[in-house]
This record gives sequence, structure tokens and C-alpha cells, in this order.
Amino acid sequence: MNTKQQSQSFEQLLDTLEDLIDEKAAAPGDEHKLNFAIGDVQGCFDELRLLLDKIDFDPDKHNLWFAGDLVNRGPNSLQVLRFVKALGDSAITVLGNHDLQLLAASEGILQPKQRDTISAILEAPDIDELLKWLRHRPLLHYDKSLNYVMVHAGIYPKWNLQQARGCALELETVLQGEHYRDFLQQMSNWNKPKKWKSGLKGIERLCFISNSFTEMRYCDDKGRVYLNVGSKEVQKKGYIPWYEVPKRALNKTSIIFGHWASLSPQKIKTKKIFALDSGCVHGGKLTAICLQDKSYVSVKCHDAKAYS
Ligand SMILES: [Mn+2]
Repeated sequence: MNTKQQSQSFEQLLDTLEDLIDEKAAAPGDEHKLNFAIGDVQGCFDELRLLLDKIDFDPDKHNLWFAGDLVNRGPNSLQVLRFVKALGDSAITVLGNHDLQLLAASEGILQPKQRDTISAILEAPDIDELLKWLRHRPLLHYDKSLNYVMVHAGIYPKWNLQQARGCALELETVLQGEHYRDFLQQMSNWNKPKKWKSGLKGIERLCFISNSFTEMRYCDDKGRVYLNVGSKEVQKKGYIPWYEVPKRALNKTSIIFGHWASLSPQKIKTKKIFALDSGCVHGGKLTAICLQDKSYVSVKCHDAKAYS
């Protein structure tokens, strides 16, 4: 980090974020490798190991993509975090809401809730390096040669690929910079604003970006985002999944996401949409998809009563 960046205030940084130009080139793909994308692990370490056995995982032959929420609610979040970090370049992970909440909890900003299972991480001797690694994960991963993009919850329906990548880069810049605590402190402005405007500024802009990538499920047909809505409200108001909003801008690239455990991965009929959270932590399954041949592999949750 240079001296100029170090001397910037959080407010100054917020003012300059919009001007960031997306120059991040897609990482050179290992074209000889098969890529498997895996849904929300949420601390289900035994199931993850079994899933990797099932696909005969070999880091020389395979790359793993994780759709975020590596941690929380399941029994072994610390082991999952250590394991995925140790995979190095063989694994790509995007940040989910539980990952961001873990970062906030580690700073004393959020108090863990009763159902949260992150205390082993908070007490781990290697917490600093684990969470520094986590904080440097992207919000969005794009592979140009495979033509896939991966996020945790979704991509705001009005954003095209370039806008989505630019917005992800804005928030990644903050999370990886010296002011990440300021963002974590303020990120609980969850519900506002509902609709994107390119002129949106500052913390509202960052929260909108964060919500879209890590929390969003439902929108209305005009593209307003509604967070934390129950099924009755969804029915009454006619909300639709973000990926069914008419004229969705990012429709030429396949989108992989997790976060939505009640969707059945193989039942979604929307073209180029791949939902991977099959609710392992709730007693469902942990699912992987091979990006090259679109075949699914899954293992059942070990705990018949579910972990959460
Ligand atoms: Mn989630």
C-alpha cells in the first residue's frame, strides 16, 4: 500500500471508489484442469471431505470453486477454513454473508447469535492469518474462458458483467484496505436502498453492493431488492427470484451461486443459472457441479437431525 492510500480517510476512499476502472484480468485458466463448484459448506467439514473423495479430488487435475459461506451453523467451521486456505491456488472462494459476519464478530462489531458456531475460530491461535486470508477473498469470480461467474447470493439484475465486476472490485478494495473495520461497522444498513442508481454514493453504495452479492434473494419485477422477506410477503407482493427479473442484464454468462438452501439445484429451469446450496447444514446435501460437463455430485448431511 502506498503512502497516498495510507493517508486517505475512509470518506475520501469512498469518494474515489466509483472511479476505479476494472482492469483485473481474468486469472489465466488451467485449461487442462476440471473445475468443480461447491455450494455452501458452512462448517460441514466431514461432508466436504467425503464430497472431495467422491470426485477423486486431485489438486493437479482439479480446481475447486466455493460459492461462499464456508463457515457458521455447522460443526467444524475452523477445520473448513484451514482446509480451504491450505488448498492455495487450487481453490477459489467468494465471500458470503456468514463470512462477512464472522469478520465483524472477530472485530467485536457483531455479537455471535445463539445458533452461530464460530467460537472455535474466534479462539484459534491462527485466527489472524485465517481471517486476513478470508478478508482478501473476492465477492465475484469470473472465468472468461469457461464463461462462468460465481457469487454468493446473486448479481443485481440491472448490472451487466462489467458493472458487476466493477462493483465487486469497489467493495473488495475496501475490505482489503485499511478501512475495512469502518465498513464492517456500518454494513448493517441492510435494507436501504432497494434500487440501484449509478449515482449512489458512499456507505449506501457499498451496502447495496454487499447486499446484492451476499444477501439478495427476492426482487420485484422493476429490479428493487427486498431482503429478509417471508414467504407470505413474497406471495402477496409478487416478488420473484433475482434471476427471474425480466431483461436481466447479465445473461450471456453462466452464474453460479449458493445462499438459497430451499432451491433445488437441478430443478432451476432459468438458462445459465446454477444454484448450488442444497442445505447440507440443515440436513440436506453438499453439492458440487463440474463446470465442464455440468454433472452434479453430492453427499448427504451426516447428521440426520441437521446441524442447524
Ligand atoms: Mn449465505
